[in-house]
Amino acid sequence: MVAAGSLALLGLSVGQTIGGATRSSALLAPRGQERGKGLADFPVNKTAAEAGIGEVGDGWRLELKGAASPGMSSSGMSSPGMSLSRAQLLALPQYTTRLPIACVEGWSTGVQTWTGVRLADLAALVGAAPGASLFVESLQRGGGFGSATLSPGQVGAPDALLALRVNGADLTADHGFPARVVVPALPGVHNTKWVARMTFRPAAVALP
Ligand SMILES: Nc1nc2c(c(=O)[nH]1)N[C@H]1C(S)=C(S)[C@@H](COP(=O)(O)O)O[C@H]1N2
Ligand SMILES: [Mo]
Repeated sequence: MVAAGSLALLGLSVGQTIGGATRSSALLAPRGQERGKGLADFPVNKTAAEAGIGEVGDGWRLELKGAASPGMSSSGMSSPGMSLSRAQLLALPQYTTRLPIACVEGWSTGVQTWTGVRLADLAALVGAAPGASLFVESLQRGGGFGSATLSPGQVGAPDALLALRVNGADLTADHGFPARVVVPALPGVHNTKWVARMTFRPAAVALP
C-alpha cells in the first residue's frame, strides 16, 4: 500500500514537472517572465537584475549628443549635447504607438501600447543633422545587448520612440525603466532598455 501510494505521488509530481517544463520550454516562451505586474505582465528578455541594473532614481539623466552635419562643422566635432531628466522628457510632446517587440529567439511581447518621445524630436532638440543615424547605449555594462545602432530611416519613423510608459503606466524596471527604445519592424534587440546615452551621428560622407 505504501509503495503504491508513493508511486501514485511520484506519478503526480512527475506529471506536474513535465507540465511545468513543457510550459517553460514552449516555442514562444521567453527566457524570463514578469508575473503579477498587471498591464506590464508581458515577456521579458532579460530582467533588470540579470542585467545588473540597480534601482534607478531621480538622479538619472538621458545624455543626448548631436552632431552638426559634416558640411557645417569643419572640425567634425559633436555639439556639446544636453542631458534631460525623466520629468523633462515627460514634458516634451508624447506620442503613443502600438507595437510588438519580436525577439529573434522566436517569441514576441505581443502588441503593447508604448508612450514616449519621438526619436526624431530628440534629434531635432539636440540639433542633429537631417539623415543622422543614432547610437543608443544602455546603463547595462557588458552583455551583447547594451547598445544598438539605428539607421536614419528608423530615427525618422513616426512610431520610433524613446518610451517612458507602457500600457498607461511607467515602464517597469524589467521593461527598461527609466526609458527604452521602441522601433517598428526591427528585431527586438534594437529596442534598447535602460537607456543612458543617445548619440546622433552625421550621415556617412561619400569619399571621392
Ligand atoms: N539593455 C538591454 N536592452 C535590451 C536587451 C538586453 O538584454 N539589454 N534585450 C533586447 C532583446 S534581445 C529583446 S527581444 C527586447 C525584449 O524586450 P522586453 O524584455 O521588454 O520584452 O529587449 C531588448 N533590449
Ligand atoms: Mo531578443
